[in-house]
Amino acid sequence: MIDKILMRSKFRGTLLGALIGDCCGAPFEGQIMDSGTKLVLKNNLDRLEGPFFKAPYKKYTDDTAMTKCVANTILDSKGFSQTLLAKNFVVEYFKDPRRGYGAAVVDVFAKLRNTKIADPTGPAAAQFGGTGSYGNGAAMRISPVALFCANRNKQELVQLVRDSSLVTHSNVLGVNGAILQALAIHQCLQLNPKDMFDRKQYISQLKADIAALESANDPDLDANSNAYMNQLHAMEQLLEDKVESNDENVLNTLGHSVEALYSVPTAIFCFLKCLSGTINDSPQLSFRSTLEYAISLGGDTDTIASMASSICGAYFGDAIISKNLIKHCEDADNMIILADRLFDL
Ligand code: AR6
Ligand code: MG
Repeated sequence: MIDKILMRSKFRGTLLGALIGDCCGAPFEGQIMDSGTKLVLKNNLDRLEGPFFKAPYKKYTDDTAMTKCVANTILDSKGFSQTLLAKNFVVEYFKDPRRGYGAAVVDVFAKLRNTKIADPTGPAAAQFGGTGSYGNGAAMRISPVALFCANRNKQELVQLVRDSSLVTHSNVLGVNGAILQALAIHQCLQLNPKDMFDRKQYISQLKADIAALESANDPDLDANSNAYMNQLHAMEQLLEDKVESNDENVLNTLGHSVEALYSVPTAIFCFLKCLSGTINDSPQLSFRSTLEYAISLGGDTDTIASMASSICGAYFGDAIISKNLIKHCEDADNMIILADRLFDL
């Protein structure tokens, strides 16, 4: 059983993890992560966690901007609707467009605005010749849905994730990536970090949930019919050292791109890899190492670090996150308020 104090801390940890991963990962997006850059990253994080200094905020990107939109839509007095979510995305984007949005998703915002949101999922469904986006943009913003569904059953969670994803991402890989990320957080919320973490059980549960999602696919008609199951299997092989988990193997199998299929399992892997032996190690180190390791893999660093750190925050709660690091991230106070409001809901 998770008591109320711990659960509130887990809600804060989830949203702060998402924010911190985004803010700290953004400067490294697309960089070659050689040993020199990794050292810069380490020194950078050490400095942010060290004695507080007045400094410009680390700015957040579209990951956090859209996470806030999802949270505010759930918290709206009229409750969640796709039309309200679309409106919140549009208002946020046109107010502050320079947040590093995906190259194609901005067309969805323009069409939603031009049509006065006549059909909140229509523009997303028309993306990429009608195949829809398989980017990780639905997964990167999903943490408030996982929090809202903390005490709800999985069918409700899957439905709400799907509804919220379809406003921008209609490709099944984009949607299922968001579902997997939400399930990874949802499961962590139910676990007590004082107990021994059962990694095998955690992965088995994710696999069972994904099997239920992918079972309807026909492998003869769909090359991606078992796409996420295959990635979870590859992730497990790396964690069990059946395949050496050096960066090259991790990137070749799990990936670090803007595609949901090649970034959501990577984020879960980062959390699980850095958790090993947690009962003996310090939890503080687990959060920091998850953050640093996720960024060190390069590619879509802000989004992968945001997703990985959010899962880690959901498991441990916010007490293990460096207070000084939190203070350096833009709008952290507001993220805590949103987490508390979702908790009170
Ligand atoms: N066919 C071909 N390419 C595709 C397809 C498809 N069906 N779907 C996606 N892509 P987008 P996001 C490629 O624009 O998912 C930001 O940094 C295509 O190149 O929907 O919201 C965020 O922080 C497209 O531009 O954006 C995220 O980290 C790209 O995938 C990341 O970008 C992204 O899809 C993705 O954000
Ligand atoms: Mg990103």
